[in-house]
Amino acid sequence: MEEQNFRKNPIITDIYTADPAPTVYGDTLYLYTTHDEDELINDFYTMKDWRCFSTKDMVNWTDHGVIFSLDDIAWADDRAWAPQAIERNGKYYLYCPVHKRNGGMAIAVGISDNPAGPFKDLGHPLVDEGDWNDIDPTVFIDDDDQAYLYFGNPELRYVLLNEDMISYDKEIGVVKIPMTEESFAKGSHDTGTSYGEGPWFYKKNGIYYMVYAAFGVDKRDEHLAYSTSDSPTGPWKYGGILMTEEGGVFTNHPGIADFKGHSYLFYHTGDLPGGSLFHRSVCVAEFKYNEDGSINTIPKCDGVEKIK
Ligand code: FUB
Repeated sequence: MEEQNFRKNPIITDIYTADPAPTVYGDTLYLYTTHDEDELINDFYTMKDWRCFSTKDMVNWTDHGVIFSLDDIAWADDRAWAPQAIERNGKYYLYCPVHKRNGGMAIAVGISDNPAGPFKDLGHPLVDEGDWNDIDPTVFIDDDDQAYLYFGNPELRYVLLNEDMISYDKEIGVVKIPMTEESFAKGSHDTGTSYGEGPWFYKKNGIYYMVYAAFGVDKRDEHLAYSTSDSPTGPWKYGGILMTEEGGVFTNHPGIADFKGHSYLFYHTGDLPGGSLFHRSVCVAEFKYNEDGSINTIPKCDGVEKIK
């Protein structure tokens, strides 16, 4: 068989996937995604489980199937939304927004001994403020071992995770980031800034990055933008637009990973046949950082090259 040296976007073509969360463990990149069901209920997001795919070269992908689902979370009944994963002390944690049986959104945690699951529910929500803001968790462990869980739509908030990764510092509680134009630019979301949802928090070369889905002034669809800080808790300074709106769907969702010397932005579009607002597909683009740490706007692209 002819060797394939290029993986065309969208990466996964047999189901609709969205909300990419790439995580590198050793020589393998694991891609956690949500799953848009083919058949919609009430003409809205119909999402019941989380999926995992892995690759060693960005071209050949292994499908690990369903790794966690609403059926595994007794207290949740809907909206298996954008997850993010991390490893600590040999355990793997998957943070997932879900709709609670008694109403409102909250953040669930799945725990596993294996990066590709199966994940077992903690048994209760990790973050549950009793409102609709508690979605789209992003988790990061800093060099001093402090773990942060940022999340939120329309407000960006965070908690300081304890070392067990399944509880947080209740004395400090949920901290609300000031939603200012200096931090997130003027925009059309509820806070008057462009910050929308889907934060992706990480650190590179001493700079803390917050990448997120954003609503520009007078724009209907989401673009991707980023802010930076020299501290994990801000203040955040708006950096610029990372990817423009034209994805054919209302949402976009960033996932960033450095893998084998390359930097990748995962995102989603409606590019698969039958694609729609509620039938999205995960794509990936390679990009480079400028010397000062800034990032230029990244074009949507056809796909990526094979790497070693
Ligand atoms: O996929 C469901 C929701 O739409 C996610 O939680 C948001 O980030 C947006 O992509």
